[in-house]
Amino acid sequence: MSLTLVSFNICPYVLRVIAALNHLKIPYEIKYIDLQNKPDWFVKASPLEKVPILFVDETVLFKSLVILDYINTLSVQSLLPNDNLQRALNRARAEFSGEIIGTFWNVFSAKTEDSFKNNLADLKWYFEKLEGWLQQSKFIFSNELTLADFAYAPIFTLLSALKPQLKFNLFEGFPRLQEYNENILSLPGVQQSKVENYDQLIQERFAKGAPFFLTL
Ligand SMILES: N[C@@H](CCC(=O)N[C@@H](CS)C(=O)NCC(=O)O)C(=O)O
Repeated sequence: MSLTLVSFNICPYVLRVIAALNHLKIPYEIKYIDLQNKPDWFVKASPLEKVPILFVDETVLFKSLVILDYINTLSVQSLLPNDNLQRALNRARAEFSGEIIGTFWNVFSAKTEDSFKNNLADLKWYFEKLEGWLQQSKFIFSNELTLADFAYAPIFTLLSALKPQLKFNLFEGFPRLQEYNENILSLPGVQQSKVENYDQLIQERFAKGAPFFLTL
């Protein structure tokens, strides 16, 4: 069976999948596309015309969290709890990260100061929730690393790329989240999930708008 992941170099949803594939040591190929100029084969293959998609031989899987669930089944070392309810809860926490990724992106792409401040307030609201969960356990779901943690990993990868430019500490007041950020970034699979010039690409991407986060 062959696995080919279709990616865009800075897409956070793709990074989730690459980090989990790396962590589980599952062999795969990767194909990068330009989302500004989507190739025909991609438009035909991807139902939402979004990355990531994963070709499993001829079959196309889409939606990063569904892809994570599938690749977890390919490993003997499952990253999900056995109990059905706990597994559903794990998925719920993974889904929660999608809202944070969206808000995170909005903070750093804000075109007005008001929108920047409103999105930042939303982000802190999410951080409060995470801080609460992380007071109960080392990782986002339990004291062991689970699949849900890979859903969160791109938030920290993205933030670490922007860190040299940030004039404030986003984790101030969130000590458990700061610790979690360090634990996730120390995972080799997460470190190897980004393309070589990822930090530079991210810095360029967010320097284009009105980067309020540089001036605070
Ligand atoms: N919920 C989707 C989100 C995927 C997504 O938004 N991908 C973006 C890139 S980061 C995309 O392909 N956008 C292309 C477009 O909207 O045309 C997932 O988890 O896979």
